[in-house]
Formats: sequence, structure tokens, C-alpha cells
Amino acid sequence: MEFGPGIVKEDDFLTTAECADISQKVLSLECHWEPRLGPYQFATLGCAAYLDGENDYADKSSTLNPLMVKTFSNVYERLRLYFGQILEGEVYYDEAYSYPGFHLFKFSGNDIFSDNPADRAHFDYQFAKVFPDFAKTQSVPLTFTVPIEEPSSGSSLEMWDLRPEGHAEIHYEHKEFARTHPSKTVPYSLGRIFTHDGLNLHAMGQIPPGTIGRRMTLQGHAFRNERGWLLYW
Ligand SMILES: O=C(O)CCC(=O)C(=O)O
Repeated sequence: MEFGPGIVKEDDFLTTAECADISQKVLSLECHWEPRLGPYQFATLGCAAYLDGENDYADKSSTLNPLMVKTFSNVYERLRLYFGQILEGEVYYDEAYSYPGFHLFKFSGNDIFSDNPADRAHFDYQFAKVFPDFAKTQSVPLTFTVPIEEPSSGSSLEMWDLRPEGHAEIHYEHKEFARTHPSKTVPYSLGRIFTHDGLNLHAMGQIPPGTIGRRMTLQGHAFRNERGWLLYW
């Protein structure tokens, strides 16, 4: 299947009961969460190329992968089978790369600043950090998100009509572009997998004032190479 500007795919993926089970497991591993820079008590479970890619990605992946696989093996197999149905070629994991992981945010209802998704708008270029020869492969990268737990306001993705090709034209001021151009809100649903190529400017959707509860998402990527599609984070 082909992915390109604005092309996304979404499907039912996990049931509400499965999400609750995964959420419990993630919560039970709180001692392995890593606090990250950003508001809303942002933390991750798992190693992420976009955050760890320039530092200790390989070491961190090999430390965390056994725990992640032991705990979430069913989910990883489901992901492998799902992408196997919609992509051509073998879909696999590689122990040298981090398995998909989790984003965690906690909202207290008293967050005093106004939330603007434009302030976190980005392209998913993380593949460049962990696949140094990415330019040679002309690979199509993919990003997927599955909401596992939603806060009181639900969850969404914000997307802008800007591709990397237009980045230089706006002098790489993509956050300013996001602040001054209309965006599209893509509502998420619990357990539903949302996949895109990560190359439309995008951000976690707006957190309205008064939102309470936890936003937990399963996050990962696929990257095409000679063998097939590698699933990683
Ligand atoms: O949490 C989300 O909805 C989006 C996450 C995101 O922007 C990303 O993984 O690139």
C-alpha cells in the first residue's frame, strides 16, 4: 500500500479490555518509566529514537527490550500480524532496535497555561538518527499510535498541510507555520491504531482546560529495508 501526503490508515486494533490490561501492565512498570522534558508529567516506557537516538539508543534498547518483550509480547505479535496484512514483505523486530513503547501524560485539571499543539509541531525524522544510511534506501517511514488510556477530554492528533519539501521555504520555522496556519484535528479512539508516514507536520492534539486523567499511547514506527519492514521505536 502507498502512503503519501495526507494518506493515513486507521483500524480497530485492541478491545477496551485489552487496553485496560496493557494499561495495568504499564502502570506496574512505573519504576522503569523515564521522565522526559515537557509539560503534563511527560514520561516514556521504552527507548525512543527521537529522544534517545543521539545518545545511548543501542545500550538502552538492549537493556529495556527483554522487559518490554516479556510484558508486551502479545501486543508486539499483534502489531507484526497487523502490519503484515497491510504492507508488502516481511514485518519483523530486530533486537538491535527498541521495541514499540509508551508515551505517558498526566493531567491534573489545574494546568494553568493554555495548551497549543503548534508549540509541539514536528516531523518524524527520527529514522535519520538510527538508520544512518536512510537516504540510500529511499524508504517510506511509518509512525503508528494506539491510545491505551484516554484523559477526560479524549485524545487526538493535529495535522498541518506541510511536508518536508516545504520546510526550507519557511526557513525551517515549522512551529511558527503551525501557529499561523489552519490545522486538521484527527480524533483518536481507544484501541484504534492510527498510522501515517509522520512527514506531515503534526503534534499531539489539543488538551482543553480542565482535562483530567492519563493519556497513554502505544507508539512505534516501521522502516522499510532490504529484508522487509522493521518495527521499532
Ligand atoms: O501522541 C500522539 O498523538 C502523537 C505522537 C507523535 O506526534 C509522534 O509520535 O510523532
